[in-house]
Amino acid sequence: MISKDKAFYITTAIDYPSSAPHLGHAYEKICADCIARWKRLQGYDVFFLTGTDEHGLKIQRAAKKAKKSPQEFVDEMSKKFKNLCKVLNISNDRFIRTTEKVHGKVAQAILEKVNKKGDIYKGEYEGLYCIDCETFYLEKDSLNLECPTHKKPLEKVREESYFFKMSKYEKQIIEHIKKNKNFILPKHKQAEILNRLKDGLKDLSVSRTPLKWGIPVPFNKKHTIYVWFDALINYLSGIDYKTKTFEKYWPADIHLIGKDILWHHTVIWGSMLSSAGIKLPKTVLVHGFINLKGEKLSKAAGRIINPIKLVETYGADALRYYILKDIVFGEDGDFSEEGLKERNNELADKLGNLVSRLEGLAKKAGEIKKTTPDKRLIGKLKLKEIEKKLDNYELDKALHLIIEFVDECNKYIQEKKVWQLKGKELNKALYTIADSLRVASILLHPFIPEASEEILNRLKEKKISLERTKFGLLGSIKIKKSDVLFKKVK
Ligand code: ME8
Repeated sequence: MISKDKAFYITTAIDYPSSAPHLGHAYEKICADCIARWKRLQGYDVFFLTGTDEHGLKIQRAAKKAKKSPQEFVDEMSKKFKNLCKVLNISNDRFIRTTEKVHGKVAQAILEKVNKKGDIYKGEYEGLYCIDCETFYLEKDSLNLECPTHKKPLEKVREESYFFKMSKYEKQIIEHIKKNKNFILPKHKQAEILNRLKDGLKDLSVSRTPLKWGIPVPFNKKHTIYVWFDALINYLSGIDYKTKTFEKYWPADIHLIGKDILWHHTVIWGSMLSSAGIKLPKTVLVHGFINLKGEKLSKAAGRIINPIKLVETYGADALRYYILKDIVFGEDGDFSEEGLKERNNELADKLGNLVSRLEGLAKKAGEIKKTTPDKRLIGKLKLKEIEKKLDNYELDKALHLIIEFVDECNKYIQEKKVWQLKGKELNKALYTIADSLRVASILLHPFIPEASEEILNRLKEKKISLERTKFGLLGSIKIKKSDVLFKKVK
Protein backbone atom coordinates (compact mmCIF):
# COMPACT_ATOMS: atom_id res chain seq x y z
CA MET A 1 0.00 0.00 0.00
CA ILE A 2 1.50 3.31 -1.08
CA SER A 3 0.99 6.20 1.34
CA LYS A 4 -1.22 9.17 0.51
CA ASP A 5 1.78 11.45 0.14
CA LYS A 6 2.98 9.30 -2.76
CA ALA A 7 -0.43 9.49 -4.45
CA PHE A 8 -0.65 11.76 -7.47
CA TYR A 9 -3.92 12.62 -9.18
CA ILE A 10 -3.90 14.25 -12.62
CA THR A 11 -6.87 15.06 -14.83
CA THR A 12 -7.44 16.55 -18.25
CA ALA A 13 -10.52 18.55 -19.17
CA ILE A 14 -13.30 16.28 -20.36
CA ASP A 15 -13.99 16.90 -24.04
CA TYR A 16 -17.28 17.79 -25.69
CA PRO A 17 -17.98 14.90 -28.03
CA SER A 18 -20.08 17.14 -30.28
CA SER A 19 -17.80 16.24 -33.16
CA ALA A 20 -14.74 14.05 -33.69
CA PRO A 21 -11.63 14.76 -31.60
CA HIS A 22 -9.22 17.35 -32.99
CA LEU A 23 -5.53 18.05 -32.52
CA GLY A 24 -6.17 20.31 -29.51
CA HIS A 25 -7.75 17.38 -27.68
CA ALA A 26 -4.79 15.17 -28.61
CA TYR A 27 -2.34 17.81 -27.44
CA GLU A 28 -3.87 18.04 -23.97
CA LYS A 29 -3.89 14.27 -23.53
CA ILE A 30 -0.29 13.95 -24.68
CA CYS A 31 0.91 16.61 -22.22
CA ALA A 32 -1.06 15.03 -19.35
CA ASP A 33 0.27 11.60 -20.27
CA CYS A 34 3.83 12.89 -20.29
CA ILE A 35 3.38 14.30 -16.77
CA ALA A 36 1.60 11.15 -15.52
CA ARG A 37 4.38 8.92 -16.84
CA TRP A 38 7.03 11.21 -15.38
CA LYS A 39 5.39 10.98 -11.95
CA ARG A 40 5.23 7.18 -12.21
CA LEU A 41 8.91 7.19 -13.10
CA GLN A 42 9.53 9.11 -9.88
CA GLY A 43 7.70 6.40 -7.95
CA TYR A 44 4.33 8.12 -7.47
CA ASP A 45 1.13 6.12 -7.33
CA VAL A 46 -0.59 7.99 -10.15
CA PHE A 47 -4.28 8.16 -11.00
CA PHE A 48 -4.84 9.71 -14.41
CA LEU A 49 -8.38 10.65 -15.43
CA THR A 50 -9.75 11.79 -18.76
CA GLY A 51 -13.15 11.49 -20.44
CA THR A 52 -16.06 13.14 -22.21
CA ASP A 53 -18.51 15.89 -21.22
CA GLU A 54 -21.75 14.62 -22.69
CA HIS A 55 -24.66 16.82 -21.59
CA GLY A 56 -25.84 20.26 -22.61
CA LEU A 57 -27.35 22.15 -25.46
CA LYS A 58 -24.36 21.84 -27.75
CA ILE A 59 -24.59 18.04 -27.66
CA GLN A 60 -28.38 18.03 -27.87
CA ARG A 61 -28.21 20.14 -31.04
CA ALA A 62 -25.38 18.12 -32.58
CA ALA A 63 -27.40 14.92 -31.99
CA LYS A 64 -30.46 16.45 -33.62
CA LYS A 65 -28.42 17.48 -36.63
CA ALA A 66 -27.11 13.91 -36.91
CA LYS A 67 -30.70 12.62 -36.60
CA LYS A 68 -29.82 10.59 -33.53
CA SER A 69 -31.00 10.58 -29.96
CA PRO A 70 -28.52 12.36 -27.67
CA GLN A 71 -27.70 9.06 -25.95
CA GLU A 72 -27.06 7.25 -29.23
CA PHE A 73 -25.01 10.18 -30.44
CA VAL A 74 -22.73 10.39 -27.39
CA ASP A 75 -22.35 6.61 -27.24
CA GLU A 76 -20.89 6.71 -30.74
CA MET A 77 -18.84 9.85 -30.33
CA SER A 78 -17.30 9.04 -26.97
CA LYS A 79 -15.88 5.86 -28.54
CA LYS A 80 -13.83 8.09 -30.85
CA PHE A 81 -12.33 9.90 -27.89
CA LYS A 82 -11.59 6.63 -26.12
CA ASN A 83 -9.96 5.37 -29.29
CA LEU A 84 -7.88 8.55 -29.51
CA CYS A 85 -6.44 7.71 -26.08
CA LYS A 86 -5.56 4.23 -27.24
CA VAL A 87 -4.01 5.37 -30.49
CA LEU A 88 -1.89 8.02 -28.76
CA ASN A 89 -0.72 5.54 -26.13
CA ILE A 90 -2.32 7.51 -23.30
CA SER A 91 -1.96 5.78 -19.93
CA ASN A 92 -5.19 7.00 -18.32
CA ASP A 93 -6.50 4.89 -15.45
CA ARG A 94 -10.11 5.74 -16.12
CA PHE A 95 -12.16 7.27 -18.91
CA ILE A 96 -15.21 8.95 -17.43
CA ARG A 97 -18.41 9.79 -19.27
CA THR A 98 -20.76 12.25 -17.61
CA THR A 99 -23.74 10.18 -18.77
CA GLU A 100 -22.66 7.37 -16.45
CA LYS A 101 -25.16 6.80 -13.64
CA VAL A 102 -22.49 7.00 -10.95
CA HIS A 103 -21.48 10.42 -12.13
CA GLY A 104 -25.09 11.67 -12.18
CA LYS A 105 -25.52 10.59 -8.57
CA VAL A 106 -22.40 12.42 -7.43
CA ALA A 107 -23.40 15.57 -9.35
CA GLN A 108 -26.81 15.51 -7.65
CA ALA A 109 -25.24 14.86 -4.24
CA ILE A 110 -22.94 17.87 -4.59
CA LEU A 111 -25.81 20.12 -5.69
CA GLU A 112 -27.81 18.90 -2.68
CA LYS A 113 -24.88 19.68 -0.42
CA VAL A 114 -24.53 23.19 -1.80
CA ASN A 115 -28.30 23.66 -1.46
CA LYS A 116 -28.26 22.49 2.17
CA LYS A 117 -25.52 24.99 2.84
CA GLY A 118 -28.06 27.67 1.79
CA ASP A 119 -26.14 28.58 -1.36
CA ILE A 120 -28.91 27.90 -3.90
CA TYR A 121 -31.93 30.11 -4.60
CA LYS A 122 -34.57 30.25 -7.31
CA GLY A 123 -34.72 33.23 -9.62
CA GLU A 124 -35.01 34.25 -13.22
CA TYR A 125 -32.05 34.30 -15.51
CA GLU A 126 -31.94 36.92 -18.17
CA GLY A 127 -28.80 37.25 -20.20
CA LEU A 128 -26.69 35.93 -23.01
CA TYR A 129 -25.48 32.41 -23.66
CA CYS A 130 -22.85 30.89 -25.94
CA ILE A 131 -23.63 27.31 -26.86
CA ASP A 132 -20.13 26.57 -28.11
CA CYS A 133 -18.60 27.14 -24.69
CA GLU A 134 -21.85 26.54 -22.79
CA THR A 135 -21.23 29.74 -20.89
CA PHE A 136 -23.32 32.72 -19.77
CA TYR A 137 -22.08 36.17 -20.67
CA LEU A 138 -22.96 39.67 -19.56
CA GLU A 139 -23.59 42.21 -22.26
CA LYS A 140 -20.54 44.21 -21.16
CA ASP A 141 -18.26 41.16 -21.53
CA SER A 142 -19.40 40.44 -25.07
CA LEU A 143 -18.22 42.07 -28.26
CA ASN A 144 -21.26 43.36 -30.15
CA LEU A 145 -23.30 40.57 -28.56
CA GLU A 146 -20.84 38.00 -29.85
CA CYS A 147 -19.00 35.39 -27.78
CA PRO A 148 -15.48 36.74 -27.10
CA THR A 149 -14.02 33.24 -27.66
CA HIS A 150 -16.11 31.88 -30.53
CA LYS A 151 -17.02 35.17 -32.23
CA LYS A 152 -20.53 33.87 -32.82
CA PRO A 153 -23.80 35.66 -31.90
CA LEU A 154 -24.85 35.01 -28.32
CA GLU A 155 -28.36 33.72 -27.67
CA LYS A 156 -30.68 35.72 -25.48
CA VAL A 157 -31.98 33.62 -22.62
CA ARG A 158 -34.78 34.37 -20.18
CA GLU A 159 -35.94 31.55 -17.96
CA GLU A 160 -36.55 30.35 -14.43
CA SER A 161 -33.32 29.14 -12.94
CA TYR A 162 -31.64 28.09 -9.74
CA PHE A 163 -28.71 30.25 -8.80
CA PHE A 164 -25.57 29.37 -6.92
CA LYS A 165 -24.39 32.11 -4.53
CA MET A 166 -20.97 32.29 -6.11
CA SER A 167 -20.60 35.95 -5.09
CA LYS A 168 -20.29 34.76 -1.47
CA TYR A 169 -16.95 33.11 -2.32
CA GLU A 170 -15.30 36.05 -4.06
CA LYS A 171 -12.98 37.00 -1.19
CA GLN A 172 -12.15 33.39 -0.40
CA ILE A 173 -11.11 32.66 -3.98
CA ILE A 174 -8.99 35.81 -4.24
CA GLU A 175 -7.25 34.93 -0.98
CA HIS A 176 -6.74 31.35 -2.09
CA ILE A 177 -5.09 32.42 -5.35
CA LYS A 178 -2.85 34.93 -3.56
CA LYS A 179 -1.85 32.52 -0.80
CA ASN A 180 -1.32 29.40 -2.91
CA LYS A 181 1.24 30.38 -5.50
CA ASN A 182 0.99 27.03 -7.25
CA PHE A 183 -2.80 27.07 -7.53
CA ILE A 184 -2.63 28.58 -11.01
CA LEU A 185 0.36 27.70 -13.16
CA PRO A 186 2.12 29.08 -15.18
CA LYS A 187 2.25 31.94 -12.68
CA HIS A 188 1.50 34.71 -15.19
CA LYS A 189 -2.01 33.27 -15.55
CA GLN A 190 -2.85 34.25 -11.94
CA ALA A 191 -3.02 37.93 -12.82
CA GLU A 192 -5.58 37.23 -15.55
CA ILE A 193 -8.03 35.72 -13.05
CA LEU A 194 -7.32 38.24 -10.28
CA ASN A 195 -7.93 41.05 -12.77
CA ARG A 196 -11.21 39.60 -13.88
CA LEU A 197 -12.24 39.19 -10.24
CA LYS A 198 -11.77 42.93 -9.72
CA ASP A 199 -15.14 43.42 -11.48
CA GLY A 200 -16.81 41.49 -8.65
CA LEU A 201 -18.24 37.99 -8.73
CA LYS A 202 -21.86 37.41 -9.74
CA ASP A 203 -24.05 34.49 -8.73
CA LEU A 204 -24.17 31.68 -11.25
CA SER A 205 -27.22 30.19 -12.92
CA VAL A 206 -26.84 26.44 -12.35
CA SER A 207 -29.99 24.98 -13.84
CA ARG A 208 -31.93 25.19 -17.07
CA THR A 209 -35.53 24.38 -17.86
CA PRO A 210 -35.70 24.26 -21.67
CA LEU A 211 -32.85 21.81 -21.80
CA LYS A 212 -33.87 18.20 -21.31
CA TRP A 213 -30.48 16.59 -22.04
CA GLY A 214 -28.91 16.83 -18.63
CA ILE A 215 -28.91 15.53 -15.07
CA PRO A 216 -32.17 16.38 -13.25
CA VAL A 217 -31.92 18.86 -10.37
CA PRO A 218 -32.66 16.59 -7.39
CA PHE A 219 -35.04 19.02 -5.69
CA ASN A 220 -36.94 20.08 -8.84
CA LYS A 221 -37.01 17.58 -11.71
CA LYS A 222 -38.30 20.22 -14.16
CA HIS A 223 -34.78 21.60 -14.17
CA THR A 224 -31.55 20.05 -15.44
CA ILE A 225 -28.15 20.86 -13.95
CA TYR A 226 -26.09 23.43 -15.87
CA VAL A 227 -23.55 21.50 -17.93
CA TRP A 228 -20.45 23.11 -16.40
CA PHE A 229 -21.68 22.46 -12.84
CA ASP A 230 -22.24 18.84 -13.90
CA ALA A 231 -18.94 18.49 -15.81
CA LEU A 232 -16.56 19.83 -13.17
CA ILE A 233 -17.85 17.23 -10.73
CA ASN A 234 -16.33 14.50 -12.93
CA TYR A 235 -13.09 15.11 -11.06
CA LEU A 236 -14.79 13.77 -7.92
CA SER A 237 -16.91 11.01 -9.46
CA GLY A 238 -13.94 9.82 -11.56
CA ILE A 239 -12.17 8.68 -8.40
CA ASP A 240 -15.35 7.35 -6.75
CA TYR A 241 -16.33 10.21 -4.49
CA LYS A 242 -16.59 9.25 -0.83
CA THR A 243 -14.69 5.98 -1.17
CA LYS A 244 -11.13 5.05 -0.19
CA THR A 245 -9.90 5.91 -3.68
CA PHE A 246 -11.25 9.42 -3.26
CA GLU A 247 -9.68 9.75 0.19
CA LYS A 248 -6.38 8.69 -1.24
CA TYR A 249 -6.26 10.90 -4.32
CA TRP A 250 -8.21 14.06 -3.47
CA PRO A 251 -7.29 16.92 -3.65
CA ALA A 252 -6.16 16.57 -7.25
CA ASP A 253 -2.52 17.44 -7.86
CA ILE A 254 -3.15 18.75 -11.36
CA HIS A 255 -6.12 19.73 -13.45
CA LEU A 256 -4.52 20.18 -16.86
CA ILE A 257 -6.65 22.46 -19.04
CA GLY A 258 -6.52 24.83 -21.99
CA LYS A 259 -6.38 28.56 -21.47
CA ASP A 260 -10.03 29.13 -22.45
CA ILE A 261 -11.45 27.35 -19.40
CA LEU A 262 -9.27 28.71 -16.61
CA TRP A 263 -12.08 30.79 -15.09
CA HIS A 264 -14.34 27.73 -14.85
CA HIS A 265 -11.61 25.68 -13.12
CA THR A 266 -10.49 28.29 -10.64
CA VAL A 267 -13.42 30.56 -9.83
CA ILE A 268 -16.49 28.40 -10.53
CA TRP A 269 -14.95 25.10 -9.41
CA GLY A 270 -13.21 26.75 -6.44
CA SER A 271 -16.51 28.28 -5.26
CA MET A 272 -18.42 25.04 -5.74
CA LEU A 273 -15.87 23.06 -3.72
CA SER A 274 -15.70 25.70 -0.99
CA SER A 275 -19.47 25.62 -0.66
CA ALA A 276 -19.52 21.82 -0.53
CA GLY A 277 -16.75 21.82 2.10
CA ILE A 278 -14.28 19.97 -0.15
CA LYS A 279 -10.63 20.94 -0.54
CA LEU A 280 -9.57 22.77 -3.70
CA PRO A 281 -7.22 21.12 -6.23
CA LYS A 282 -3.54 21.86 -5.68
CA THR A 283 -2.77 23.11 -9.18
CA VAL A 284 -4.70 24.17 -12.24
CA LEU A 285 -2.09 23.87 -14.98
CA VAL A 286 -2.78 25.79 -18.16
CA HIS A 287 -1.52 24.91 -21.61
CA GLY A 288 -1.68 27.04 -24.71
CA PHE A 289 -3.56 26.45 -27.94
CA ILE A 290 -2.45 24.68 -31.06
CA ASN A 291 -3.08 26.87 -34.05
CA LEU A 292 -2.83 26.32 -37.74
CA LYS A 293 -0.81 28.97 -39.56
CA GLY A 294 -1.35 31.32 -36.64
CA GLU A 295 -5.13 30.87 -36.65
CA LYS A 296 -7.41 29.02 -34.28
CA LEU A 297 -8.45 25.49 -35.28
CA SER A 298 -12.00 25.79 -36.56
CA LYS A 299 -14.37 23.32 -38.10
CA ALA A 300 -16.36 26.03 -39.84
CA ALA A 301 -13.24 27.51 -41.45
CA GLY A 302 -11.94 24.07 -42.47
CA ARG A 303 -8.97 24.38 -40.12
CA ILE A 304 -9.32 21.00 -38.45
CA ILE A 305 -6.66 18.35 -38.13
CA ASN A 306 -7.49 14.74 -37.45
CA PRO A 307 -4.89 13.38 -35.00
CA ILE A 308 -5.79 9.77 -35.84
CA LYS A 309 -4.74 10.31 -39.46
CA LEU A 310 -1.44 11.79 -38.34
CA VAL A 311 -0.74 8.76 -36.16
CA GLU A 312 -1.56 6.46 -39.08
CA THR A 313 1.13 8.18 -41.16
CA TYR A 314 3.82 8.98 -38.60
CA GLY A 315 3.08 6.85 -35.54
CA ALA A 316 2.14 8.01 -32.05
CA ASP A 317 5.71 8.55 -30.88
CA ALA A 318 6.56 10.92 -33.72
CA LEU A 319 3.44 13.01 -33.08
CA ARG A 320 4.11 13.07 -29.34
CA TYR A 321 7.75 13.97 -29.92
CA TYR A 322 6.92 16.80 -32.29
CA ILE A 323 4.21 18.30 -30.09
CA LEU A 324 6.17 18.00 -26.86
CA LYS A 325 9.41 19.35 -28.33
CA ASP A 326 8.21 22.14 -30.60
CA ILE A 327 5.46 23.70 -28.51
CA VAL A 328 6.74 25.64 -25.51
CA PHE A 329 4.57 24.34 -22.69
CA GLY A 330 2.14 27.03 -21.54
CA GLU A 331 2.31 28.98 -24.79
CA ASP A 332 0.41 28.75 -28.05
CA GLY A 333 2.09 26.84 -30.84
CA ASP A 334 1.64 26.36 -34.54
CA PHE A 335 1.08 22.98 -36.13
CA SER A 336 2.58 22.20 -39.51
CA GLU A 337 2.87 18.83 -41.17
CA GLU A 338 6.31 19.87 -42.38
CA GLY A 339 7.39 20.35 -38.78
CA LEU A 340 6.03 16.95 -37.84
CA LYS A 341 7.87 15.31 -40.74
CA GLU A 342 11.09 17.00 -39.70
CA ARG A 343 10.78 15.78 -36.14
CA ASN A 344 9.88 12.30 -37.33
CA ASN A 345 13.07 12.22 -39.38
CA GLU A 346 15.04 13.72 -36.53
CA LEU A 347 13.98 10.80 -34.32
CA ALA A 348 15.28 8.41 -36.98
CA ASP A 349 18.53 10.36 -37.40
CA LYS A 350 19.28 10.76 -33.73
CA LEU A 351 17.74 7.98 -31.65
CA GLY A 352 17.15 5.45 -34.44
CA ASN A 353 20.67 5.94 -35.71
CA LEU A 354 22.20 5.50 -32.24
CA VAL A 355 20.32 2.23 -31.74
CA SER A 356 21.27 0.81 -35.12
CA ARG A 357 24.95 1.85 -34.82
CA LEU A 358 25.19 0.26 -31.40
CA GLU A 359 23.51 -2.91 -32.66
CA GLY A 360 25.82 -3.08 -35.67
CA LEU A 361 28.98 -2.64 -33.60
CA ALA A 362 27.79 -4.97 -30.84
CA LYS A 363 26.94 -7.72 -33.32
CA LYS A 364 30.53 -7.80 -34.49
CA ALA A 365 31.98 -7.58 -30.97
CA GLY A 366 29.90 -10.38 -29.40
CA GLU A 367 29.07 -10.16 -25.72
CA ILE A 368 29.58 -6.77 -24.06
CA LYS A 369 30.98 -7.34 -20.56
CA LYS A 370 29.89 -5.23 -17.62
CA THR A 371 32.53 -2.60 -16.82
CA THR A 372 32.82 0.98 -15.56
CA PRO A 373 31.26 3.36 -18.08
CA ASP A 374 33.38 6.13 -19.55
CA LYS A 375 32.97 9.35 -17.56
CA ARG A 376 33.62 11.45 -20.65
CA LEU A 377 30.24 10.47 -22.03
CA ILE A 378 28.10 9.81 -18.97
CA GLY A 379 29.19 13.13 -17.42
CA LYS A 380 27.35 14.88 -20.27
CA LEU A 381 23.87 13.93 -19.02
CA LYS A 382 22.25 16.86 -17.20
CA LEU A 383 20.01 14.69 -15.05
CA LYS A 384 19.32 17.18 -12.26
CA GLU A 385 18.40 19.86 -14.78
CA ILE A 386 16.11 17.46 -16.64
CA GLU A 387 14.37 16.51 -13.40
CA LYS A 388 13.95 20.17 -12.47
CA LYS A 389 12.46 21.04 -15.85
CA LEU A 390 10.01 18.16 -15.64
CA ASP A 391 9.04 19.08 -12.09
CA ASN A 392 8.32 22.61 -13.35
CA TYR A 393 6.32 21.20 -16.28
CA GLU A 394 8.79 22.63 -18.79
CA LEU A 395 8.26 19.56 -20.90
CA ASP A 396 9.81 20.93 -24.10
CA LYS A 397 12.97 22.04 -22.28
CA ALA A 398 13.40 18.68 -20.58
CA LEU A 399 13.04 16.88 -23.90
CA HIS A 400 15.63 19.13 -25.54
CA LEU A 401 18.12 18.25 -22.79
CA ILE A 402 17.54 14.50 -23.16
CA ILE A 403 18.01 14.68 -26.92
CA GLU A 404 21.19 16.69 -26.40
CA PHE A 405 22.51 13.65 -24.53
CA VAL A 406 21.49 11.35 -27.41
CA ASP A 407 23.51 13.69 -29.66
CA GLU A 408 26.47 13.29 -27.30
CA CYS A 409 26.21 9.51 -27.62
CA ASN A 410 26.36 9.70 -31.42
CA LYS A 411 29.27 12.12 -31.18
CA TYR A 412 31.10 9.73 -28.87
CA ILE A 413 30.89 6.92 -31.43
CA GLN A 414 32.21 9.28 -34.08
CA GLU A 415 35.00 10.88 -32.07
CA LYS A 416 36.24 7.62 -30.57
CA LYS A 417 36.02 5.90 -33.92
CA VAL A 418 34.54 2.98 -32.04
CA TRP A 419 34.55 0.80 -35.18
CA GLN A 420 38.36 0.85 -35.10
CA LEU A 421 38.71 -0.13 -31.43
CA LYS A 422 39.62 -3.58 -30.19
CA GLY A 423 39.62 -5.66 -27.00
CA LYS A 424 39.07 -3.90 -23.66
CA GLU A 425 38.81 -0.47 -25.23
CA LEU A 426 36.08 -1.61 -27.57
CA ASN A 427 34.23 -3.30 -24.73
CA LYS A 428 34.34 -0.18 -22.55
CA ALA A 429 33.11 2.05 -25.38
CA LEU A 430 30.25 -0.29 -26.27
CA TYR A 431 29.25 -0.74 -22.64
CA THR A 432 29.26 3.05 -22.19
CA ILE A 433 27.08 3.57 -25.25
CA ALA A 434 24.62 0.80 -24.39
CA ASP A 435 24.32 1.95 -20.78
CA SER A 436 23.85 5.58 -21.89
CA LEU A 437 21.18 4.54 -24.36
CA ARG A 438 19.46 2.65 -21.54
CA VAL A 439 19.43 5.74 -19.31
CA ALA A 440 18.29 8.04 -22.13
CA SER A 441 15.48 5.64 -23.03
CA ILE A 442 14.18 5.60 -19.46
CA LEU A 443 14.09 9.39 -19.48
CA LEU A 444 12.37 9.37 -22.87
CA HIS A 445 9.61 7.10 -21.62
CA PRO A 446 7.18 9.92 -20.72
CA PHE A 447 7.63 11.39 -24.21
CA ILE A 448 7.86 8.43 -26.59
CA PRO A 449 6.75 5.40 -24.57
CA GLU A 450 6.57 2.94 -27.45
CA ALA A 451 10.12 3.41 -28.70
CA SER A 452 11.44 3.71 -25.17
CA GLU A 453 9.94 0.35 -24.19
CA GLU A 454 11.22 -1.28 -27.37
CA ILE A 455 14.79 -0.10 -26.77
CA LEU A 456 14.69 -1.03 -23.09
CA ASN A 457 13.41 -4.43 -24.05
CA ARG A 458 16.33 -4.89 -26.44
CA LEU A 459 18.70 -3.85 -23.64
CA LYS A 460 16.97 -6.24 -21.22
CA GLU A 461 16.07 -3.42 -18.85
CA LYS A 462 13.02 -4.52 -16.88
CA LYS A 463 12.27 -1.56 -14.65
CA ILE A 464 11.36 1.85 -15.99
CA SER A 465 12.06 4.04 -12.98
CA LEU A 466 14.15 7.04 -12.07
CA GLU A 467 16.26 4.88 -9.75
CA ARG A 468 17.47 3.04 -12.82
CA THR A 469 18.88 6.21 -14.42
CA LYS A 470 22.14 5.66 -12.52
CA PHE A 471 24.92 4.65 -14.87
CA GLY A 472 26.58 1.26 -14.67
CA LEU A 473 23.41 -0.73 -13.96
CA LEU A 474 23.47 -2.55 -17.30
CA GLY A 475 24.63 -6.14 -16.98
CA SER A 476 26.83 -8.03 -19.44
CA ILE A 477 24.78 -8.29 -22.61
CA LYS A 478 24.68 -9.68 -26.12
CA ILE A 479 22.88 -7.25 -28.42
CA LYS A 480 21.26 -8.49 -31.63
CA LYS A 481 20.61 -6.49 -34.76
CA SER A 482 16.84 -5.82 -34.79
CA ASP A 483 14.38 -3.93 -36.96
CA VAL A 484 14.80 -0.24 -37.70
CA LEU A 485 12.98 1.80 -35.04
CA PHE A 486 11.82 4.81 -37.01
CA LYS A 487 11.04 5.14 -40.69
CA LYS A 488 11.93 8.37 -42.37
CA VAL A 489 9.22 10.19 -44.32
CA LYS A 490 10.01 12.23 -47.43
O1 ME8 B 1 -14.03 22.91 -22.86
N1 ME8 B 1 -5.34 23.60 -28.69
O2 ME8 B 1 -14.42 20.86 -23.88
P1 ME8 B 1 -13.68 21.09 -25.28
C1 ME8 B 1 -5.13 23.09 -27.47
N2 ME8 B 1 -16.11 20.16 -22.02
N3 ME8 B 1 -6.13 22.75 -26.63
C2 ME8 B 1 -7.38 22.93 -27.06
C3 ME8 B 1 -7.68 23.43 -28.33
C4 ME8 B 1 -6.57 23.77 -29.18
N4 ME8 B 1 -6.72 24.26 -30.40
N5 ME8 B 1 -9.02 23.48 -28.47
C5 ME8 B 1 -9.54 23.01 -27.31
C6 ME8 B 1 -14.56 21.80 -22.89
N6 ME8 B 1 -8.55 22.68 -26.46
C7 ME8 B 1 -15.35 21.31 -21.69
C8 ME8 B 1 -14.39 21.03 -20.55
S1 ME8 B 1 -13.85 20.17 -18.06
C9 ME8 B 1 -14.75 19.91 -16.65
C10 ME8 B 1 -15.06 20.58 -19.27
C11 ME8 B 1 -8.69 22.15 -25.09
O3 ME8 B 1 -13.88 19.82 -26.01
C12 ME8 B 1 -9.58 23.03 -24.22
O4 ME8 B 1 -8.88 24.15 -23.76
O5 ME8 B 1 -14.11 22.36 -25.90
C13 ME8 B 1 -9.97 22.07 -23.13
O6 ME8 B 1 -8.99 22.05 -22.12
C14 ME8 B 1 -10.03 20.72 -23.86
O7 ME8 B 1 -9.35 20.90 -25.11
C15 ME8 B 1 -11.45 20.27 -24.15
O8 ME8 B 1 -12.14 21.25 -24.88
